Amino acid sequence: MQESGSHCKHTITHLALSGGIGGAKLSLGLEHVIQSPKLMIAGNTGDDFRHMGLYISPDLDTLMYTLSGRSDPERGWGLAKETWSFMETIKEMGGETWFQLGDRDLATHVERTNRLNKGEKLSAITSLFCSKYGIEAQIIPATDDPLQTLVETMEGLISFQNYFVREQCKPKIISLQFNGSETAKPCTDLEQVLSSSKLETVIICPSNPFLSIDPILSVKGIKEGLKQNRAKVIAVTPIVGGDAVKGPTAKNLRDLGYPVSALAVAKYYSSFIDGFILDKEDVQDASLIESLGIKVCLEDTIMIDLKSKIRLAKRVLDFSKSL
Ligand code: FO1
Repeated sequence: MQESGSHCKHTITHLALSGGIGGAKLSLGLEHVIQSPKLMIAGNTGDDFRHMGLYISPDLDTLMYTLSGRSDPERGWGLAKETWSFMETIKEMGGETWFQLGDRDLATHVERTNRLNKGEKLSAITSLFCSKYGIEAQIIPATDDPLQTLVETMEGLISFQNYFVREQCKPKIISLQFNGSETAKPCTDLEQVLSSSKLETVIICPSNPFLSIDPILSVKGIKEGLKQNRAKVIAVTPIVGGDAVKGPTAKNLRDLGYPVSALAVAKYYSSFIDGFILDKEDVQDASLIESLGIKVCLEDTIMIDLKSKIRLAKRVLDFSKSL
């Protein structure tokens, strides 16, 4: 069996925990400012599912496509210059089309599924794809074990992509379950990094705390590792001006009974973070967050282009050094 990664785990000084689009944007900035091979990005796999016989790993793919400059800039997921012949043909045949698989993207899922079926680990496959795409940071799944986010709604328990794509996040969330988290272990490289004395900073990307970060933290040993390691843990706000930058974070906060504010997110993370990057628009929350014992750094956190991604990434690193 192929072992994961050609990277030396002992050289990792920075670890990012990331979901899809927002997390990938900051990860791209981090890749520009952190010398390779010092950056590891652990992606959420709670969104993964089997569809049409294929193993789909949306957040790992969003990270991989973004960091290799291949992602579609409008959608944020999938590949740029995509064509949709496969999906059009499936439609003509009366097949399922609610989850869009582009022709080029399809190659990733087919190749990954074949390799998984042969017994290769998801982490090893991801490392291989990243090296083929010339990505220097180490992107890994938080776990190689099965992990599935399930959403409890008024209509019953539904799988993540059914909630997110098919139902367009409309059902009110009552609670979330991370199936498999009782037995899932962090992937080997992540486990080593979490216990490494070389680790300086952990960055919680501006991803959805409930749908993207919690599934990662639900894997036994990850949250404990963050608390025990001497590395500084810094979260970047996914809420700006009292609303989500992208996706359903604001709605999810409301559904679960939290106020829609950066303060609510900082409070939610308060047991394991040292610092919080707050958007300048939410300056009114700064002193309340500091009163929780969390240091605050004010910054413009909207990442519209590569320059702003790099600027935010630099700021995260400077802030971490100052703690
Ligand atoms: N998101 C959509 O809103 N609609 C889709 O049809 C869709 C297809 C898709 C295919 C491959 C892939 O890697 C991602 C895809 N996504 C799609 C994005 C994905 O559902 C979400 O962005 C994440 O799971 C949440 O981070």
